[in-house]
Amino acid sequence: MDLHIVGGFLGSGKTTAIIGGAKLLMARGLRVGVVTNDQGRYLVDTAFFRSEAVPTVEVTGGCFCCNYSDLDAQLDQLERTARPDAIFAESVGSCADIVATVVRPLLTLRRSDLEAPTSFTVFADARLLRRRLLGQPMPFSDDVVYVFDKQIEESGLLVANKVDLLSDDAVQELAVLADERFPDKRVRFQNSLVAEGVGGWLEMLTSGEATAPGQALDIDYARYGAGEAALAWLDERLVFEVSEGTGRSLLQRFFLLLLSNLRREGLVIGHLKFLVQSGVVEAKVSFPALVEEDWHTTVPDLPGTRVTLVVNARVESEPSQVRDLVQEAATVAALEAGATVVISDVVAFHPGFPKPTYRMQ
Ligand SMILES: Nc1nc2c(ncn2[C@@H]2O[C@H](COP(=O)(O)OP(=O)(O)O)[C@@H](O)[C@H]2O)c(=O)[nH]1
Ligand SMILES: [Mg+2]
Repeated sequence: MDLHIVGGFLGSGKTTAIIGGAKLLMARGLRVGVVTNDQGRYLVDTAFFRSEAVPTVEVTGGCFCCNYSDLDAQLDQLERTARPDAIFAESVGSCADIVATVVRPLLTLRRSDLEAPTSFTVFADARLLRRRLLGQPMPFSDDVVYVFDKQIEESGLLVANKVDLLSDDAVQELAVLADERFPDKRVRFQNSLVAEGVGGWLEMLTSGEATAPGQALDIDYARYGAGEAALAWLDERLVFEVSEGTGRSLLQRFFLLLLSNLRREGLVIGHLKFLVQSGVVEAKVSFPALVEEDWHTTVPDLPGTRVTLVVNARVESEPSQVRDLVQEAATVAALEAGATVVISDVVAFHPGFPKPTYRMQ
């Protein structure tokens, strides 16, 4: 059995690539499982994988490294229940130092018939990576950028993802910069929205070209912890009662208001993820740090009179501020449409200081 560990910053495209990879493997008749991971408890990613019929277990309430025994137990459970030929484990996007705290402990301690991690990939949004390598200003504060940098530093295989959002010239320029800066890494330029992009990545994972570096990262936990603590997590559920046929426009208005509220307060998104449900319709709507302009099209038609949103918001901010801005946008959008909204299951917090169960050099 293969175990592919996938890390990289919030919104870089890990889930998208894993779904693509899982579908390709399943089309070949192989069984696939996924382990999701987050500091929160109601995970949009988990629901999304399950809606794509991929057996999924989760490690919640903290990163893999701080919940190593839970990761171990979830891997066991997945092996028992799904008998997968391959497992993808997606680590939470604010996590770094995965080689020392996850890969090496798995290599050393894992006792079942699970093989050692087959591969370790770090994803980065190609536009953010390009900005960073050109020395241009990043949207996040220095401590958050430190986490982004450390994730990249510890990669053996780095996927510069979303290259479809850069011009050909910009991709060429990024390739030259990456070659200069990371002569020892494999850097792959990928569009994970197309099968050939994900297919090429999968090829590297299964052919042994993406094994984890043998060496642990040199990392300052005080700065890493400060980077994580600068981010706010908000998980909650919104239920809108709407008139038939108005769900889609109400949600589009809600998203527009929320983005403008965040902009007004000068806040930077790590990743906003929403699981939208209405009747039989279920979809994920997602806003990474650099929001695409065509996001309106990702909101599906929503028949019915009850629209549920599971919110996973990760923003550089205070948790209560994100909570208030979501509430403001939801209330205004509902009021304008003559609808109502009920907010429940609210959890808002900063991630705790990273305290890995194991750290192996
Ligand atoms: N244009 C483009 N968008 C992508 C690509 N990969 C992922 N995305 C989008 O980026 C957003 C975040 O993706 P997701 O897989 O949830 O990121 P994660 O937080 O790293 O798991 C979603 O809106 C995806 O549709 C890509 O290669 N190109
Ligand atoms: Mg994800």
